[in-house]
Amino acid sequence: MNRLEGKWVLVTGASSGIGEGCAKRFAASGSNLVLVARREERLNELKRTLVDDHRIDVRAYALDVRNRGAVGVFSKWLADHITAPDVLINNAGLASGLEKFFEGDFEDWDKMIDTNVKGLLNVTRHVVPLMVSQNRGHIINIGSIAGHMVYPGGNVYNATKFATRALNQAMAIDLVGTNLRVSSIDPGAAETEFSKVRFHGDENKVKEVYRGFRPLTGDDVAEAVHFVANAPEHVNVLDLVIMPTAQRNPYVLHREEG
Ligand code: NDP
Ligand code: 8X3
Repeated sequence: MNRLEGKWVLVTGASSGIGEGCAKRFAASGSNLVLVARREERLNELKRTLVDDHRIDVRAYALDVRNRGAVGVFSKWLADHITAPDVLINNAGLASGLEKFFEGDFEDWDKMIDTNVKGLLNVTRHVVPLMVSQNRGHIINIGSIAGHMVYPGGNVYNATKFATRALNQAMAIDLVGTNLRVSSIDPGAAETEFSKVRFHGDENKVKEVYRGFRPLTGDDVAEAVHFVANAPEHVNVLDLVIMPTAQRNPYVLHREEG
């Protein structure tokens, strides 16, 4: 059963990877979309494709989620143009670097904390009141297995994803008594632009991450997001962990050699 046709779905980080996968998956169900990221041209290109293929309403909005003032302006635009989203997918995020914490780069740390934690909070704080005023909606946070178990060099990225998991639980508790649902989707290794960003464009390091096994794709994760969003209104998945079959946790990953 498709419960998402005609609903408004807001996706942050829609210009690539999991966010782009979500945009395509929800478009295929006939949802209308608000696509957010910094790279406006990519959003516009995705918008053109989705409108042509599915005849849905798609709005592209260039936004850096770290800029709290700009997120405030965006939420006013949202209120004026679509009232409130039915589904908010808090996906924009990144890892930057994989150094030991005592050798870590302060700029990398700021990027991760400002985007994955403060950016997610900026969007949620500005957008969720619109949903509460309608007493409906679903917040879906993209966490990670990095929010369940720390791994070498993951330090600050791990901390941001532990924070995301805590915030997911906090949002669920603070919204008790409303009809709003709150869910976290926590993926393992997914081949997107994630590693290119983490390793600052070093293609050899990127290749090594995905060597010898079949990782998730952005579309695989999007399918899980869609499943959770499409559940009946009395059903809420609080946390869904999804990994490649070859992976069992951040350490246990089977690679075929050769
Ligand atoms: P990608 O790099 O492919 O996509 C990241 C998206 O986030 C892009 O659309 C990027 O758009 C957007 N983004 C980054 N910074 C900002 C910002 N300041 N403001 C607005 N948008 C921003 O990676 P993934 O798709 O893999 O990552 C999506 C989420 O999934 C992240 O939260 C990541 O932590 C999480 N995740 C990823 C896993 C993986 O293995 N790939 C596993 C577990 C979780 P733009 O640059 O145009 O702004
Ligand atoms: C992304 C997956 O294992 O690189 O969150 O942290 S991992």
